[in-house]
Amino acid sequence: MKRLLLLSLGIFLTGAIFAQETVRLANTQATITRDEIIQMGQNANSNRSGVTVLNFEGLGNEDAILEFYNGGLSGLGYSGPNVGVEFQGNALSLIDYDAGGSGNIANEPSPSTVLFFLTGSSAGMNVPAGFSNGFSFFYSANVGAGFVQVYDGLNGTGNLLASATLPVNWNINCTGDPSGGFCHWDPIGVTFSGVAKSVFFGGVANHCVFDEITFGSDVPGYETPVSNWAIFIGIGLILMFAFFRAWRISRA
Ligand SMILES: [Ca+2]
Ligand SMILES: [Ca+2]
Ligand SMILES: [Ca+2]
Repeated sequence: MKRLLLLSLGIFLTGAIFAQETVRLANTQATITRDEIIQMGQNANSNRSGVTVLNFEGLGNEDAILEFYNGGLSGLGYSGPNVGVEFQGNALSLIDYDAGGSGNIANEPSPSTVLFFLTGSSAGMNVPAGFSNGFSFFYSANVGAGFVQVYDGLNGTGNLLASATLPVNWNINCTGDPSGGFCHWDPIGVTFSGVAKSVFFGGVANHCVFDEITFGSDVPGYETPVSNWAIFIGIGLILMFAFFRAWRISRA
C-alpha cells in the first residue's frame, strides 16, 4: 500500500514537472549570430560603481559559462570581463527566443541572456579570491522552489554561510516581451559573515533561471538602490532650503 502511494506520488510529481513549461524551448535552433552575441556583451551596461554585476551578456546560447568571467573562454569560445569567477560545467547561459536564442524568458533584468542549467540540481560558481558581506541576484522559477547556498570553501565544501529558499514566481502578473513563459523576476539579497568562496543556484533543472549576480550589494543590478536616491533627494532638499534662506537674508 505504502509502495503504491509512493509510486502514485512519483508519477504525479513527474507529471507535474512535464506539464509545466521549461526554460529552454524544445526543438528551437538559435538564429542569433556570433557577431550579434559579441555586440550584446559590449553594449551591456556595467557602470554601477563599487559593484560587479554578472549579466551574462556576451555569452552564447546554451553555452557553458566556465571561464568566461575568469580571464578565459566559455564553452562556445566567448570571453567576458575577468572578475575572478569560474562556473562549474553544468552552468549554462541562455538567450531569449525573441533575441534569437532558445530561451522561454521575458522581462529578464538585463536583456537578453540569463543563467540556467539542464543537469543536476544547481549551478555552482567559485570565487577563489573569496568575497564577503553579501551579494544579490534576480531569479524566476516554476515547478518547485529554488534555493541559493553560500559556502566558505570551493565547490560547496567547508561551512554553509547562508542559504535562502526561492518561491515559485515565474508568471505572477506578467506577459512576455513579446513571448516568454518565465516573465516574472524577483530580487534576492543574501548577507553573511565570513569569506565566501562558492555559491550554488538551485532548483529543478530547466525550470529556473537567474540573472544579474551582483557582488558588493544586497540590491541586484545596475540601478542605484532606492535608499541612496532617498539620501540624494534629502541632501538636495537641504541645499535648496539653505540656498533659499541665504537668498532671503541677502535681500533683507
Ligand atoms: Ca527579453
Ligand atoms: Ca522573450
Ligand atoms: Ca542578463
